[in-house]
Amino acid sequence: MKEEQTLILIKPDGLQKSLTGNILTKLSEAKLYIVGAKVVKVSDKLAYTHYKHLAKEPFFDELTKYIKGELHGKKYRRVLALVYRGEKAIAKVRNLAGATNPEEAEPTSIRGSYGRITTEGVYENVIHASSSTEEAEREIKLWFSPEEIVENIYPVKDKGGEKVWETTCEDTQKPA
Ligand code: IDP
Ligand code: MG
Repeated sequence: MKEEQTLILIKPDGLQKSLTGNILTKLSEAKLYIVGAKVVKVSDKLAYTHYKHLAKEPFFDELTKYIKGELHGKKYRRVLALVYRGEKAIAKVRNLAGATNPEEAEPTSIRGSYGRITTEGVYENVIHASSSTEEAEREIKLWFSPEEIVENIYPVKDKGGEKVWETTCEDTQKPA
């Protein structure tokens, strides 16, 4: 069966709650393998582009503050970004992550175990996981350069001696 890859982010609340080890242990149940990992300080542009499908939602401002780490103190103004690969990687990781709303997530899932809804109404659900092959491709290309991934997962091209993705998603600016 064809292998696929998925983007996982351990969000600032996951880092602040010291859950990195627990989350990686839970993810190891999927028996996938890791092809990329880095700590990222999330810029405005990266936050808006990552969540562009939610730009019209009333919680969008809080959501972008959340992923940038502005709700969890200076030491946690970052995320841990991971790319896992393997058969059915997307569904397996979504399953281990649990439902978006931590109150509705299966209690033993990552979000069910560790997530909460803040009084401002943000779903602090400790982890992001791509939800489709299209989304995974868009997100992995947004968060990682080809040099940062240890396998050839998408076609690349040469741009002035540098390897770049052959096709990329468009930039998104902060909505007006
Ligand atoms: P997903 O993370 O499960 O794929 P999305 O709908 O893509 O869910 O939403 C992205 C993130 O936005 C969620 O993980 C959560 O943190 C936040 N979010 C989504 N829906 C709501 C909502 O109705 N209220 C508050 N926060 C939400
Ligand atoms: Mg999503």
